[in-house]
Order: sequence, then C-alpha cells, then structure tokens
Amino acid sequence: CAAETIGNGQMGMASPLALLLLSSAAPFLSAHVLRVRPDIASAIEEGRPVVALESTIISHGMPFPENLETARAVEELILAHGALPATVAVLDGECCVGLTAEQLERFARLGAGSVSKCSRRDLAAVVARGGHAGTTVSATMLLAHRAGVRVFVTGGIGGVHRGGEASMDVSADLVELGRTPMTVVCAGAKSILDIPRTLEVLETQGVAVIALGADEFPAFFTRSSGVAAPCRLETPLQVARAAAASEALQLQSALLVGAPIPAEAEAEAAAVQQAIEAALDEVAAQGVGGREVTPYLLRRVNEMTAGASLKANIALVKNNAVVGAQVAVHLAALRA
Ligand code: PSU
Ligand code: MN
Repeated sequence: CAAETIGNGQMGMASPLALLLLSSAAPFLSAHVLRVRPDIASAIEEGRPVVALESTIISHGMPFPENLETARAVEELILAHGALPATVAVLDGECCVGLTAEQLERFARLGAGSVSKCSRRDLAAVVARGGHAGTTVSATMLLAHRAGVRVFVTGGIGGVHRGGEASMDVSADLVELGRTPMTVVCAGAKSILDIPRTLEVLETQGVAVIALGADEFPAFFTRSSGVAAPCRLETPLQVARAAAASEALQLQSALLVGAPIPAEAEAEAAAVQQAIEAALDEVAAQGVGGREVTPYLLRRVNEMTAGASLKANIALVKNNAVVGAQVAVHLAALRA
C-alpha cells in the first residue's frame, strides 16, 4: 500500500504555523489540537500539490471493509496523479490532517458506534472529550484550510434537505463553502436533497459552482439533475485557473466543482430514485432527525438497491480523486 511509505506512525512536530496549541488557560489539555502529518506539512510549505479527503464517508458513508478499501484506493489514485493525499479525521481528540496507513485502518475499523459525525459545530467538543470523529465536508474544509491545503475531494456535499424551507435542515457544508477558500471536488448533491434550493443557498453564500464538462450540476448517482449549473468549465486546468483567480481576488469562499459520475458507473437511475423516495418516507415516518438524516438515507438507499449505489459511490469518489489531483497539480504549477 503506497500510503505506508508516507507515515511510520510517528507524528512528529509539524511546522509551527500548521500547529495550534491549546492555550495555557486549559493546562489539563496539553495535546495538540491540529496535527498535520509532517510530510504533508512539508509539501504545503514547499507549494507541492496536496489533496484533502473527508472521513465521514469512511465512518458513516460506507461499511467495512469497503470503506477502508476505497479510502486506500483513493489515496493511491491521488499519489499516482502527482499529489499527496491527506485524509482528515479526529482521532483521540486530535484533528489530524493526513492519517498514517495505521491510523487509516484503525479509523475504518472503529465503526459508526465509536466514531461521531463531526461538522464545524462539533469539532471543539470532540477534541475536549478526546473522541474519534469522521469529519464532514464542513469540518474537513475548515481543518484542511487551517493546515494550508487548497484542494479537497469528497463524494457528495450536504445541502438543503427536502422540506428544508420549513425544517431549516440546511447542511453546514453550504455555509462553510461560503466562508472557507478552497477548491472542493464532488459529484454533486444527492437527490435526497432539494437541489434547486441547495444551489440558491450556494449563490447566496457566494460560492462559485462549476460543472465540469457538463451543463447541469450533477446529482451524485446520476450525471444529470435537471438543474443548470451556474458555470461550466471543461478541464482541471481551467478549474485550477479559476481557483488561482479566486485566491488572487481573495474571495474567501470556495470553488465547488461538480464532476459527473462516469457514464459507465451511473447507477440505474430509476432504481436509485425509487429507493430515495422510499427512504425519505421512512425518515418522516420514524422521525429521524438532525445529523442522523444523511447517514440514515445513505444506508437505506444502499440496502434497498442491493449494493448498486455503493458500487456507484466508490466509482464516483475515485473519479473525483483523479480530478482533484489534476487540479492540485495545475494549481501548484500556476503558483510556482
Ligand atoms: N452526501 C453523500 N455522502 C456523504 C455525505 C453526504 O452523498 O458521505 C456526508 C458528507 O460528509 C457531508 C455530510 O459533508 O454527509 C453532510 O451531512 P449533513 O447533511 O448532516 O450536513
Ligand atoms: Mn442537517
């Protein structure tokens, strides 16, 4: 496994810039809050391409062992395309940017029972109790940006849930995208969400939403969502140029790239769509709420489509990893 070459389990001191120490006001907590794996800290310092990866998909988005296999495969793909992968997660109360191979395996085996799902709001508390957490898009962006990472790859982003105009269930991902400058590559937003309202909130937040080689913002399992993307770019190089412009203008908001799932991996759209409708009915009937909603829907859709959605999920994450690595490589070259 290529990841073994980049970490030996020793988490040495990262650069002082990338390391936040808890203040002496809390002397009983002396551990580091933000741990950047040393080789990643060096790459960032030297302007080499680094790609951050989220970990809620590992802890809550996929079952073991597919979660570990996918996480490793994604890291290897990024390496093979010339960038350094940095999986972000909270382990023993430390916010890690870059897990070692050993940490990645340990994290993937822990399971959702002992790992919480952590968005921006949950970070401080999970550090305080020394817990483990999978970081969502919002928490991953925040931590990766603090470490100096400029490109981040995920599967799908959170969004405005259906009925969100009444429940106000709007993912923290959308607000984070509006406040944290970074290029985020995803396969769009699942149709468990209200995609038009999701794009409205992104516009309000000032997020540059780009469909890669497509006119529509993709819908995760399907290339098409029926909703036009505000902007279309054709290549990772063009995306890198947009990212460089965004940085030059100090926009302080994200560039969200929707890369459609590869056509050959597009799940049988009708079957997935049916499962989504059924799972949404269950959420309503069983009163599932808050942070449980997304993991519940993902798990049920996967169960109902007999693994077809998991297969599609793995394929699209890998595709996003290649796109993200290419963007990171071009972006590093543009700055050099
Ligand atoms: N959508 C997916 N797969 C995922 C998630 C969303 O297709 O794994 C995860 C991501 O970590 C995302 C989070 O940031 O769920 C959003 O959760 P919520 O809707 O509770 O904000
Ligand atoms: Mn929510």
